[in-house]
Amino acid sequence: MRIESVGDSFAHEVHDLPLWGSVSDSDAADIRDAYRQYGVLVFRRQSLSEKELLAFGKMIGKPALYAETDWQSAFPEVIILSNMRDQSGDMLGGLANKALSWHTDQSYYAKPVTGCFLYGVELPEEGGGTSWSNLFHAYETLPADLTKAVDGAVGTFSFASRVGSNPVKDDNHDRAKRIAETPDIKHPLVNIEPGSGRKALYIDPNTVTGIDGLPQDEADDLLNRLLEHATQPNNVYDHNWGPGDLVLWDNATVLHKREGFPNECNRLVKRMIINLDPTRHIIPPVLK
Ligand SMILES: O=C(O)CCC(=O)C(=O)O
Repeated sequence: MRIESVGDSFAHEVHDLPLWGSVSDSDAADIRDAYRQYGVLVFRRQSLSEKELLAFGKMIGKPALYAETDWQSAFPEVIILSNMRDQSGDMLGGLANKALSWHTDQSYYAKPVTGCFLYGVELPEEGGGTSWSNLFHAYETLPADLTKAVDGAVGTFSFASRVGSNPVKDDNHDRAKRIAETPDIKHPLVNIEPGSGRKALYIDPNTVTGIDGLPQDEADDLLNRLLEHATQPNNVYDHNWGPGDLVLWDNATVLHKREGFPNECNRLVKRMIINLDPTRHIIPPVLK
């Protein structure tokens, strides 16, 4: 097994490790270390059943269930994201073919599940790429005035705002129920990794609606400047999907976005969320 950076980006690729075979304890430990270190890990052209995907997930952390039970696949921990329909015309999974702007998953929860796997099965010829930006590097390279402004800042994270900013057509998801179950909460805008003391920005456009103690226009301006800084091209990894690609990311330390794609093209990816070890990974704390 070799772990090398992908091009010049922060993302790293694990080479020469068939995940359908048995993964040794020492390889699994190296993968967990690299995942924590880099935030995005890529495995190309794997050939995995859901059972194998789930078994690998259990080597990385504790797979969790999604709120979106209507997107579940054969194993409840695995969900499907797709624009494809079954023979009755029902969507096979969630999110259809739409573009998704920069975001991070679950930030609107008091206890976000931060690990995420995406496994490509059927990919469009055009569009549908996914990109990630590194929030450790973003924090470390902030200009001094932004560091001063964001250190100690507390953001309001709102699921209702996120959903409102991104209305979904062709989606079988019960959003009204989810909004009612998910009140606004607060997290720090900078988190500290346990064990290393590394700091990462924690921002989520369309979900962070305000910053404690700042007038709305100043909060909006600060959030826009942080996003612009974090998503500069030299801090972004763009993944061109091939069938069998598996990408792992840590939602506490990277942002991600997805390109849209033509609805005539099929795309089907499988997704899992993983509880990561809280003694080694940032789990964004909830604040009063
Ligand atoms: O489908 C993708 O590539 C990414 C989906 C995504 O952004 C998400 O599930 O949060």
